[in-house]
Amino acid sequence: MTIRFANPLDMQHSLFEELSCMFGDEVPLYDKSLAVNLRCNRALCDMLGSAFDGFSVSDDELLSTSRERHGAIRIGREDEFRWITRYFACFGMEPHNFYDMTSIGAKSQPVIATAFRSAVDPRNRVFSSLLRTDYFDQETGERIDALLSGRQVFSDRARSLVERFENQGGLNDEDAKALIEEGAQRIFKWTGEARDRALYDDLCDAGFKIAADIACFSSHHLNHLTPNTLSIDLYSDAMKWRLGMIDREEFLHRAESSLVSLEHMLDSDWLRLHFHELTHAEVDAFVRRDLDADLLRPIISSLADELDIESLDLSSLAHNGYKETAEGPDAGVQILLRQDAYRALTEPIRFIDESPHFESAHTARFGEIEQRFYATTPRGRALYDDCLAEQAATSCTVPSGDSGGRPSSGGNQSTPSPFAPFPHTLHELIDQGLVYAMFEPADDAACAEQRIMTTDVRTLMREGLLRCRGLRYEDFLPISAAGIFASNLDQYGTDSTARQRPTYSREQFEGIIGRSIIDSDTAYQDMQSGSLLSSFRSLGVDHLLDEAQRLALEGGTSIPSDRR
Ligand code: OOG
Ligand code: NI
Repeated sequence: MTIRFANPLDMQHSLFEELSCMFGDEVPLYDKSLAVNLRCNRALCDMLGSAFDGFSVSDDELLSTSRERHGAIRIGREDEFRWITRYFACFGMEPHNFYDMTSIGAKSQPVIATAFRSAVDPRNRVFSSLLRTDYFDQETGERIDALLSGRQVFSDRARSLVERFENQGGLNDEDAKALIEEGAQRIFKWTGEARDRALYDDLCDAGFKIAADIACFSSHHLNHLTPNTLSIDLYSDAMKWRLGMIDREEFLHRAESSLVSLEHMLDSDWLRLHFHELTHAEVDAFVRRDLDADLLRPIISSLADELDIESLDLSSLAHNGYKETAEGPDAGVQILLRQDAYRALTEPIRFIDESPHFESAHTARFGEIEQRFYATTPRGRALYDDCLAEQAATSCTVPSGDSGGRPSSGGNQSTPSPFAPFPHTLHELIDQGLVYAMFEPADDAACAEQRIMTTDVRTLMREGLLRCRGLRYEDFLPISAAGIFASNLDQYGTDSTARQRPTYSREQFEGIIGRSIIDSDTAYQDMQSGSLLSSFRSLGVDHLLDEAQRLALEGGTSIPSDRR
């Protein structure tokens, strides 16, 4: 008899639906932020419908676009991290990238991390950190280890289900459901139950609130679950308004300026980036129309009306405001990702190892949002890092004078944005070798009249024989993550208190988790090269590649004309 196994990708989507429901029950502000996001995305799609004649998104499609998300967990022990790795493997999720959060300067935290996602369908991700107790002085490290050693986050049932998956190569529907339930009801669930108040207080006082958040609780509680937005500026201003940080007039004003800026950058590539299921032919069929502020105003005011309802009066819920500035590049720079968040909520906890239980409060779970753009090549990433350094240098000298959370960089005429070196269109980004793309031959290229005699990508694109679609960034950024950690823990990074500052490596981490970590840069490069090679084959020009070029493409390195 053959057993029918549940499809791991279906299991993954069910797991994240359940996690989202769980988180929504636990954190009403999260649930309401989803409603705000959905309304903002609807308004944006209405704008796109006006800007591109023929473009429309049904409510169902919009729901599924808005269903993309990433979560974050922080883990204490190495064996716990191995269980987590094996757990996510049952859902087709593999570790991507090594993030060393201990070595990012002043924002350093005592954790190393990776992100679990599937390679092919990355819509659900979990940024997963592992606490390093050797980052601390010996006594503190031992106190943390001792407290951690007594807990069991994975129940016996969860362990045996994971083992069954590994032995059988899959799980039947009933077991799959049980494994999902273990995740949503136990492994990732917030309990509010803490232990060892003395250690908790000592860690918080020493600037290691993150260690307290990991060691003193009994699960790998999800600390945020971040939906994706089509316009982070629109969403963030909507949240600031409904949280009571700005008024309706100010929201209308900001929304108009965000949408006017977006109008200037809306092109077919923007559509392909944000709606990856659209084909080239579909996008080509849309007719672009210019929109002025008069056309945008009704869209914005009906959005405002939809947000201006009692159930979205977020100021009636306890909250700690919204982050001051978004992480990532400036608006208009379409690389990597931009993230923002409402700040961590102050939530009741009780120390259950005291009698009677000691009631207290903990501030760790927050409400992030993100918008994703193109994946950078190493050259693009190096430029981004330079821009970030420039931004950090200028923000030390420019007083922020912030009123309700406008990004202080960009938008100011007198100081050029630190991100100014980045071009604004996909074609320029590709041309300068800053981002990755997927190539395909134009529909009519194979039967083109003239014989094609080149493999030069720029020429082929100029002649309209090769089409491209920018590859979206599906991973994380340590500095952005650190900014998120810092603002939400209300503590900037903290230096190691170990006698000798330890160092960490990907190989070491791979040894701990017992499997290799996928390097996403290599994966993006392979995708680009594979798409080029198959395009050259369809165009009948692959014989023009010399041996070195062919090997480069087969081995997944940069594009043949990129020899500067
Ligand atoms: C993880 C922070 C990293 C992101 O979006 O960069 C992250 C954490 O706070 O545990 O989620
Ligand atoms: Ni996050």
